[in-house]
Amino acid sequence: MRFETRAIHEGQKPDPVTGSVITPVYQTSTFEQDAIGVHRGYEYSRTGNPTRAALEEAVASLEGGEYGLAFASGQAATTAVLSLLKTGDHVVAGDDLYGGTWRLFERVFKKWGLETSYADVDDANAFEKAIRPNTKLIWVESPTNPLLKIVDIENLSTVASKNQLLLVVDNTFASPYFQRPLELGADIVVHSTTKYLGGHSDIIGGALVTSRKRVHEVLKYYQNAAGSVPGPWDSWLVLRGVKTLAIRMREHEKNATFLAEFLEVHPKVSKVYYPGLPSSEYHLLARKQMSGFSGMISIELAGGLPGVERFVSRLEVFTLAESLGGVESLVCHPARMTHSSIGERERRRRGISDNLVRLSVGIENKEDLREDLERALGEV
Ligand code: P1T
Repeated sequence: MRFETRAIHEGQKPDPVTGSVITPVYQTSTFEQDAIGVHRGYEYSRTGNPTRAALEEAVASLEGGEYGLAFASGQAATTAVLSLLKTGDHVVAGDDLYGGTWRLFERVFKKWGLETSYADVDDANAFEKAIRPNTKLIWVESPTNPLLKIVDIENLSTVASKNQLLLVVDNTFASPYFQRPLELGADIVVHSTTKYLGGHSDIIGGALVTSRKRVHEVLKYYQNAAGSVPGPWDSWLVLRGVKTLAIRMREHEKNATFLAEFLEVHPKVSKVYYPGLPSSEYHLLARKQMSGFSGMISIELAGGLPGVERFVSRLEVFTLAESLGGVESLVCHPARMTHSSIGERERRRRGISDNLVRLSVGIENKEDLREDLERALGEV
């Protein structure tokens, strides 16, 4: 079956007990056992819950993977991946990534003896050069947060397999509708389901998908042992979001393309980062490994920080907030919001300037969005 059909039906057969067409919210912490150690597939909701299981199956199917696991947040999913490693291991991560992921590597796992170095995602050889004898894993986002760089996943998978490393791709910005990293050779896909998969900015969640049985077993063991699972109600909300993923992503992309073209020629905008623009240095690679360019745009404004402050304060349809991927448009200032945990010097080195503004383009009417940006840019 094709993507749109699987999004609605995979893992979501009518409830076998009542015939309920929609997977019920199994709001229970525990399950009756018929005799000691004899149960009907579920025993305790940290270990497994039917609503969460439906979500896990659906997300795995959309990513083209064998196994899915849902977590309480994207960060919890990331932590689960890092639980595959041990003290003294080394990770090579792409140098443009969510500030919270950087914070996890640097402020949490470093003190447990996990080393991370950062490779320039624009340099095809940088990852290979960064590999050490103790390297176990390569971690990238594509498109990256916040500069929307595209990383050649197929290329990296060759580097990873040659060196017997796991390649982990955070696919949050693309969603499986536009990109399926496992098909390009990645070993594990990470999602913040808070974003496009949930799609309505009403939950925090995460997911992992892999086709590697042994890796899945270790991750599943960790999921139960550590317990960072989403509740049934949040799982259900993501599951409902997933059903409309395809049509939402098409609209996000349509609106983003329209706005990127408008912004590209606006005199108050000095740079537009959007891989869908033919002028983007990432356009050809994006065309090769993605089937669309998603709904995230970053821009640099001509007016410096005061200009940025005036811009965000004048917007009426775009809401100033962290996060992305919901139906409503959001605007964010990475330097002081999502990426503030990365120190100023390191931020500058990575190209995250104080002029940088990130837009999560929603699915409102595109003319209302353009007028909103035009009005606010007039104040920069
Ligand atoms: O917020 P959480 O569900 O824990 O997901 C973390 C996360 C993981 N990966 C990527 C690529 C992300 O962008 C995020 C969260 N990002 C934001 C909140 C943001 O505004 O960028």
